[in-house]
Amino acid sequence: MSDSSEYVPPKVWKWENESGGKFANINRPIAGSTHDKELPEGKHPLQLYSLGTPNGIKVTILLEELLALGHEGAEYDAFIINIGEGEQFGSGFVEINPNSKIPALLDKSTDPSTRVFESAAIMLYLAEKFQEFIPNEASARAECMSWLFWQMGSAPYLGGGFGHFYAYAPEKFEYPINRFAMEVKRQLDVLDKNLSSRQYLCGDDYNISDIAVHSWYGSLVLNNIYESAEFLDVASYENVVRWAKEITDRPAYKRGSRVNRPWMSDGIAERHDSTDLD
Ligand SMILES: N[C@@H](CCC(=O)N[C@@H](CS)C(=O)NCC(=O)O)C(=O)O
Repeated sequence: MSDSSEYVPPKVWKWENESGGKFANINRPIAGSTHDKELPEGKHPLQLYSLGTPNGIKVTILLEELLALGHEGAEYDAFIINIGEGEQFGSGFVEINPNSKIPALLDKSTDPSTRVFESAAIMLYLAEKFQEFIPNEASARAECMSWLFWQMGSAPYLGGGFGHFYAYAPEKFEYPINRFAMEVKRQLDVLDKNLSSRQYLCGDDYNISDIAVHSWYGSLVLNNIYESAEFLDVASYENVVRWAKEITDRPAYKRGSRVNRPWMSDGIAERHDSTDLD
């Protein structure tokens, strides 16, 4: 890679060199499958193909919350998709997510089966299917959608921007780290101000927007991603820390956040039965 002070972009970008850094081996500028591979299927109505990243655990936490409320239809098989090995480019996975990113869900209880990709779409699909963790009243629902889509729009600045340049890039570049640290701190302040007068993001009730936002920003302030708690002074966002800890204490959070996480001491690679987490 050339020094940033010398780099002059060519007229037409070409895919020539690996950019370096973590995950460089899986980045490619084309879509579609790279190899034939059918997806395994388990016995439950819902088949989840995922990995325990912040985007992945949103879904397993919601499923465990639904099961905790007694919704048997939320029983699921969670298969692991190892994105570091390029399994997201297998033909079976690409059929249910043409965007080749985890998480992806197949609902076999419908005829034909329903595929859903994009974590917020999956959460919304499940919340509507079971009529839980989503308000019915129009303005409360709009508030929930606003925070849910706030997360989807904001987290790429945290993960793809700040996290990439602070934790994964092959060298520390001051310009992008400053640019994205500034934006992430602004986002934390947005959350902190909102949570100064509310227990949860939308008020008194915990809903899918809390699960989605917590998986990124809760993890950030609890220093579970990027080891940047000191650098970003996350302790100063006291309301976010209070909210994050409260959610982390929920039994369903504790269960769901262990799924598809073989690298954690109490994590499990796959989940096919509720006893897998007992
Ligand atoms: N907007 C997507 C983002 C999903 C995403 O970026 N997933 C990452 C893991 S957290 C992934 O599968 N990366 C594999 C790749 O980029 O090839 C969502 O929320 O579902």
